[in-house]
Amino acid sequence: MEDMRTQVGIIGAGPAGLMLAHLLHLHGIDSVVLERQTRDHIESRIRAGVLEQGTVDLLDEIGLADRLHRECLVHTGLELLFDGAAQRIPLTELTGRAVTIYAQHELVKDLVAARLDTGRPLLFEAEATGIAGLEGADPVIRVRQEGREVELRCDFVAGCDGFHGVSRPAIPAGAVTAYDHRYPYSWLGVLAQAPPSSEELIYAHHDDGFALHSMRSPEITRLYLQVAPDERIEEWPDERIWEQLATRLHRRDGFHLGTGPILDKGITALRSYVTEPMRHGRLFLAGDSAHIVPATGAKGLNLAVADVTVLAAALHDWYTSGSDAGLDAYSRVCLRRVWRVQHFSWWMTSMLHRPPESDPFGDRLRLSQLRYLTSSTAAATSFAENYVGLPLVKGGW
Ligand code: RFL
Ligand code: PHB
Repeated sequence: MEDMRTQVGIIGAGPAGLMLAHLLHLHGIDSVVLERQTRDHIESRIRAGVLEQGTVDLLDEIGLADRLHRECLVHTGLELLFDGAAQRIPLTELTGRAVTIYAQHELVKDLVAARLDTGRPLLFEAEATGIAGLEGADPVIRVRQEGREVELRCDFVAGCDGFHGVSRPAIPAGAVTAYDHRYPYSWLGVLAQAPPSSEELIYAHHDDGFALHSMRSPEITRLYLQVAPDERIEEWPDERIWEQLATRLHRRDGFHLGTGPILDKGITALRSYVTEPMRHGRLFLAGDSAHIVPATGAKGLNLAVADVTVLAAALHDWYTSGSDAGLDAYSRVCLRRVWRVQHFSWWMTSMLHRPPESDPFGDRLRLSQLRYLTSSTAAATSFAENYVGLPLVKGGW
């Protein structure tokens, strides 16, 4: 591989990097996407499943939603299960909007195919090892591919390399502030070859801890259990997982949890994290490289898409009119949404999980919150508008 030059160097082919690459392509802006993993790896990594209405609307607008519409499941409500009974939140009745179930790795497949169709570069097993010259007008990304080191020169660097990438650490200490919050629990997630036992998602608050019943298709169920933060997956044989799921999803009016072979299982810590600002010189952070949210609110991927929508428009402005205004506003515009989503995700997480130590006062507060949410239209509407996703850019929040 030779040294390269492009307009925007994009590090990471997750939802943020791939979506940005496509939006820039539609504006006629060139980019090179660098991905350290193989194509097969990123197209089979099990992660998110819930797309906000705004994310689906954007995919429609840019013509990338054909397979999604054929294969997705549209959800107009969800259930909150507590005190042994489930209460439905009618999302669409309350907001006019819905959420869509479509696996993140399926979306990644669609975005990879769209990128390859454009003929513009998407390099796999190409790892960014460092970034230099961010304060000037000609930044350089060092890339390792096939054992060789080359340079990618560009006008701008988009750091879309997730939470463990090289972009955020490339910003000098002191130039950014990190806000970090850890939770005293993790999620054990399983993917099972079993038809979903309910048509809608079920978020369960139980004395043994939180559980979530989700799905990927009419044949595949996705389930999560709250576990201790340092829990080892070896301590969770399949029988124990099914037994705990049945206990936590049990309801007085009867509920049968269908089981089947477990295809994938893993433990993920819950964390809230924000970097401010999301820009340093010619480097723009987007998606998980700039912020992460606990998975409870189903927001991470959607937030990544919102960031790159703002970034693509700002870069388009810069290339067409030479105006810095959009780029200068990037961090501020994104962070408004990021903090709204951070609050919602933290709030939903705190309401539905049980801390490991005994907390009788907190238990009463959580139950009271759940009862209020499921009995007041005002409270349910506030929840629902956050869950389906607030408008992409504008908003006083
Ligand atoms: P990604 O997806 O982590 O992609 C970053 C990419 O960068 C690559 N990379 C590098 N490439 C080149 N050089 C380097 N030095 C590199 N370093 C890293 C990586 O290999 C990778 O391919 O970040 P992005 O694009 O910002 O997307 C964010 C989302 O992936 C994430 O927020 C969501 O998965 C979070 N999430 C959910 N989000 C939702 O919106 N709805 C959900 O229902 C939802 N459920 C979830 C989730 C995340 C979960 N886990 C596993 C963390 C459920 C779970 C269990
Ligand atoms: C998922 O299906 O992976 C999922 C659903 C809802 C969430 C988080 C993850 O809140």
